[in-house]
Amino acid sequence: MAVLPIVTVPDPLLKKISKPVDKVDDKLRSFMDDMLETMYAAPGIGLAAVQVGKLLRILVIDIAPEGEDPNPMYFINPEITWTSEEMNTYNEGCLSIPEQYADIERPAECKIKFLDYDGNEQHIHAEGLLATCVQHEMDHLNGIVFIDYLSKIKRSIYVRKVKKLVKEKEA
Ligand code: GNR
Ligand code: NI
Repeated sequence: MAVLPIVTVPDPLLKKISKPVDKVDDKLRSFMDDMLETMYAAPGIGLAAVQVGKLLRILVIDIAPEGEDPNPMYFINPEITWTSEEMNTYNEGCLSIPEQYADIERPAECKIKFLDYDGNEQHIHAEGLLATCVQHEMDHLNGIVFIDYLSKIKRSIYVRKVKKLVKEKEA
């Protein structure tokens, strides 16, 4: 297992559409293990493959509260098949936009179809933080980050702050 470097804004990779996975094999599982380790190390509650530089439609999520047993979830080629009319606002963060947060409104519940760690098709009904997190991660697969929902001016402020932060960490 390995902790991989995380891509941050304004890296153009984060704007790209990720490609479907065609085979769930041991090589892919090993990469997903690295994604999970990277997410835990960050720490974060979700990670899309593009955030570690691979344009593949893969997400890992663990929303288990701190101090409780881990509950890693793997989503390969996920598709949102239904979203609720009811909306929910959550103060979102993103490992690709470190230390910045904004209130983002999304459907409160959604249904997701995906392949699991073993390549078997699964369907789940997500609500609460899981629904928010899945939708945030799905956006990454389509080249979208949460600051894209903000005004151009706010977005540019966030990007400037992240650039400064990354520069300070390099020094
Ligand atoms: O760690 C993360 N926390 C979070 C909080 C609210 C809504 C979404 C998220 S996902 C984020 C990790 C990340 O950047 N995933 O892409
Ligand atoms: Ni993110």
